[in-house]
Amino acid sequence: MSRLIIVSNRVAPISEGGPAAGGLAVGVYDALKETGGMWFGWSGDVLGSGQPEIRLEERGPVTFATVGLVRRDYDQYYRGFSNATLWPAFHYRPDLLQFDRHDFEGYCRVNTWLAQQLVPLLRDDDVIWVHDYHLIPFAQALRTAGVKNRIGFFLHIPFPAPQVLLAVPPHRALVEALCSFDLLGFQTKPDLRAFCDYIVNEASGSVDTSAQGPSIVHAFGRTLRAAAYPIGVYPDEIAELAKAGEHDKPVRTIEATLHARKLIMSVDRLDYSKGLVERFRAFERLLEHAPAYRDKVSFLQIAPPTRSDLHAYQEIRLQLEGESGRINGRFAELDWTPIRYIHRQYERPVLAALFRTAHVGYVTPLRDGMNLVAKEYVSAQDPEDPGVLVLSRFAGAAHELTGALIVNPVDVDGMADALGTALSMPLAERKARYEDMIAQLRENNVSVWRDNFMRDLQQVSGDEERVANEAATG
Ligand code: GDG
Repeated sequence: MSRLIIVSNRVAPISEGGPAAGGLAVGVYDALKETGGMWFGWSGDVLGSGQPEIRLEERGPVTFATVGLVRRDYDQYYRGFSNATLWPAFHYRPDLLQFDRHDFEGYCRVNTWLAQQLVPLLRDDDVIWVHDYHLIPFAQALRTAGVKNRIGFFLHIPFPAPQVLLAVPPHRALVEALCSFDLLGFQTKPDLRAFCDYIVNEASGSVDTSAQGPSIVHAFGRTLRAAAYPIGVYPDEIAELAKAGEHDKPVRTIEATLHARKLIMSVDRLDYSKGLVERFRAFERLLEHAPAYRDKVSFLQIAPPTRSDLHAYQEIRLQLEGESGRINGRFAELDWTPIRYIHRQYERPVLAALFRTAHVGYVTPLRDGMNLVAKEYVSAQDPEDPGVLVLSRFAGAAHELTGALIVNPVDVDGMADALGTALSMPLAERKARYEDMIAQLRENNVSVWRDNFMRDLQQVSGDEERVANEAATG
């Protein structure tokens, strides 16, 4: 059987007991620990001087191959082009997009360098699965280095509509680089459609959707496949974690301080794509328009820090601190704080147990590839007394979790109404919605995501088409 090689920007810090905040790390680690293989990527270290060296570490069936980045590479590849250009553009925020040609050069240079580090570790029949927007040129770099293996790519974030992508100056180079993969995976059908739209209308390519399975894309002299593979979770594992922590200290503490009030809960990296400010304002609107909820409900927002050396992230933090202070100042009582805002990371089992305690899971990103928190919240519920998920229509998860109360995250009144509906929903309706969603999560868990992608990746290559592609690439 072929070995699976996972390549992602960041390799999960497993030495700390499992991946921390970040959906890619959670999804990929869950997928890899079952099959074994190698996980290659940046260690997270930024080196002041010296030449980064590759470090190999075996953990059970998984080999971790990590490498540090020098400061200039970190600035251009990670902080710059990946997170100040691609992230905002792909999340439909061209207003936040910054572009510097040197950063793009650095992004391509680091991709080439990382690919060169991987080449000596590869065997002929390895299947390579590259993840996310940091590594769009990775297959092109491997091909240039003579690698002929099957290479797939999964985009964890949205793929924007062409009119938005055009705002990224090297959009064409990026899409051409994507076409060096054999299989492209997107979170949802709308993302796939946006990509195909670009291929047909901006790149003079063609897309054939007539056969079963992935669409066949012809562009830039290559033929590749593309399809939607919505990432999942392991719902039963999360349910067990949540149940095991039911009587642990964090849950006891929150219950003791809630005094029988209901709990609304959110967990997100502190990112402007997650819609936190709008969410806080909708909670305020609920308290404003439905005074009966005052002193009867608390909202817990856990928002661990992320990319805090970028200006846009410092801004959103300040804005959120201002909003939570203002709303609490307006409504708090001596013994009731409406919003508990915590800018810190918690252990995964603690989060699962807290999800089970919360009456409402409040997940309202402005844009999100999938959003695993929504899936984790549902998974953690007590089937006999489940909470209600309030979910943004702009999270990829909304395409599957139709038992949620679906909201538009910029409609503050609509979200306040949904919170009121969730808080007063009768048990029978809560159960029916939960059962619908948990069945969906079980059916499309993270193994199914991985297996579907791997099945299609195994099938696309090794045929005449691949030979033609090799010839086209030279
Ligand atoms: C990207 C895409 C897509 C959060 N806080 C803590 C913590 N987390 C965990 C959550 C969840 C993960 O991090 C966050 O995943 P999301 O999917 O919600 O969001 P992104 O980080 O933006 O992930 C996203 C995902 O990739 C997968 O494809 O769904 O759309 O943007 O698992 O539980 N984990 C711990 N402590 C925390 O404080 N341990």
